Amino acid sequence: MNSDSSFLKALNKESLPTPPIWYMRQAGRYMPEYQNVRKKFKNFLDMCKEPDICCELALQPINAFELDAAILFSDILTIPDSFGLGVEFIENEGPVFKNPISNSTDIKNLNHFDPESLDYVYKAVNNIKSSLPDEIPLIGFCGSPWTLAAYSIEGRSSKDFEKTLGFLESNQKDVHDLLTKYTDACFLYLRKQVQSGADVIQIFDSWANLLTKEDLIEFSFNYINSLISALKLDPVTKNIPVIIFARNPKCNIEELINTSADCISLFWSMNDLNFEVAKNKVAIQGNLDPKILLESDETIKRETYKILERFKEYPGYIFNLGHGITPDISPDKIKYLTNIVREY
Ligand code: 1CP
Repeated sequence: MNSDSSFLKALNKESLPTPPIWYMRQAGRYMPEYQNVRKKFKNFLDMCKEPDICCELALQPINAFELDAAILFSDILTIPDSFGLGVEFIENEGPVFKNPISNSTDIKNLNHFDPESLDYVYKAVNNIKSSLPDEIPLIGFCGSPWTLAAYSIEGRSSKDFEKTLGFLESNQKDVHDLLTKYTDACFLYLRKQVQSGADVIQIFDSWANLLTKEDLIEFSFNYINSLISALKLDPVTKNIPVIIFARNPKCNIEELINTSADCISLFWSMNDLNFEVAKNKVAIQGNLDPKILLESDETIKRETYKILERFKEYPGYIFNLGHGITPDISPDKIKYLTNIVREY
C-alpha cells in the first residue's frame, strides 16, 4: 500500500529528485471552497463532528493543488474537549474553554479519557482515506501534551500564556499529572486514527517556544518521547512514521532527534541548526515563512530556492511551510509555490 508515495519515501529518509509537498493548514479559511462550507456552522467544533464535511474539507486542497499528502480535517483541541473542558471557537477570538484548569483539584477530577468519545474523528479518518487515491497518504495528528496543557490552563489562546507559565511555576507536580493524562490520551487517540486509516502521524508542539531549554525537555519533549515510544511498541502503530513540529524551541537539533520522531518539521526561523548531524537519522520537513506568500512571485521564488538549495542533498526532505497557511494568503500563491518547487 502506498509504495509509490514520494512522501512515505522521504519519511523513510530516501533521497528523491523532487521533494514531496504538503502544507500545514492546507485546508482552511484562505480557500473560498472552505468558507462556503464553514459559513453553515456557528461553532467550528460542530463542523469537526461531521465526518462527511471533514472529508470534503480535507480533499479540497488535494483537488486544488495536487499535493503529495492529505491531513485529517479536525483540531488538536478535540482531546481537552473530550475531557470535559468545554472547548468553543469564538469568531475573532479563537478557542475559549468553558471549564479551564485552574487548580490541582481540577486535574485530579478530570474525566477518565474514553477514546470512543472521539469516534467522529475516526469516522472522518476513514471517510478521507476511502476517498483519497491510493498513492496519497493521510496524516493523522494530535497536539503535544504540553501544547494541550497550555490551552487547558490558559483557557484560551494567548501571545505569552502568562497564566499557564505562572501555574507551571507553582504547581509542577500537578502539571506532570496533567501531562501524563494527556500523553496516555494522545496515544489511544492516535492508535485509533491509525486503525481507521491514518498512514503518518504529526504531533504539533505549537507552544514549545514558551519554555526554557530545561523546561522544554522536562515538560514537553519527555512526554513526546513517551508518546512516540508507546507508538513504536504497539503492533498497530509501530511502522507509522511520526513527524514532530515544535514552534521555535530553545534547543539544538539533537534534542529534537532525541524525541524519537522520524521527521522534524522546522518552524520558519529554524535555519541555523546543524543539519549534518541529523542526516540519516531523521527526515526534514519545511520551512518557508508563510508571510513570504504575501510577497511578489519573485520574492517567493528567491526564498523558496534558498530552502531547496539548502536541502537538495538531504536524504529525506519534504517541502512545507514553517507554520500554517494564514487566512490572508491567496490560493494562487499556493498554486505558484507548488509549481516552482516541482519545476526546480
Ligand atoms: O473558524 C475557522 O474556520 C477555524 C479555523 C481553524 C481550522 C481550519 C481552526 C481553529 N482549526 C482548523 C483546522 C486544523 N487545526 C487542522 C486541519 C486543517 C489542515 O491542517 O489542513 C489542523 C492540523 C489544526 C491543528 C491546530 N489547531 C494547531 C496546530 C497547528 C498550528 O497552527 O500550530 C493549533 C495550535 C490549533 C488550535 C486552533 N484551532 C483553531 C484556532 C483558531 C486555534 C488557535 C490558534 C492559536 O492559538 O493561535
